[in-house]
Amino acid sequence: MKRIITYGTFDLLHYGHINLLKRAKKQGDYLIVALSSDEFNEMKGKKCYFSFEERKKLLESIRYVDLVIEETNWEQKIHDAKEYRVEKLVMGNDWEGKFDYMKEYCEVVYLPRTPEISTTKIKNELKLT
Ligand code: C2G
Repeated sequence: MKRIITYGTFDLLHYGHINLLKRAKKQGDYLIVALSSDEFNEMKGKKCYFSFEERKKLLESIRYVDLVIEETNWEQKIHDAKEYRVEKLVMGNDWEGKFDYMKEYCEVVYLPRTPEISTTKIKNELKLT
């Protein structure tokens, strides 16, 4: 069982997120999503529309997602890789290079982001309506 992990906030779930999750799952057999907690999002300077529980429910309904765990800090990735026997960390390439330290514990893959869509863009465009 090839276990993949990815991390994120996944607020206002959109097709860019789905594209990432679909491609991440294709890299193995079991996809774990470490979902940023509301408190960690504050640390990331992100104000979420949906709460952690609401974002978790949405992710758990996606066919590519096998398990959702909580992301509460920047430092947990090494622990997660060991605890969940992760073979590969997959992130969008806006994070290119940022998690290369994980190469000691698992493969690290950065996938091209889906262009033209982001939670911020959605929020800004809705403000204009
Ligand atoms: N993403 C993407 N294409 C988009 C938007 C997002 O591929 N148009 C990817 C991002 O690159 C990321 C994932 O979807 O891999 C989740 O994006 P966010 O919810 O914005 O997560 P982020 O704030 O990048 O959190 O410890 C890592 C952080 O928790 C990552």
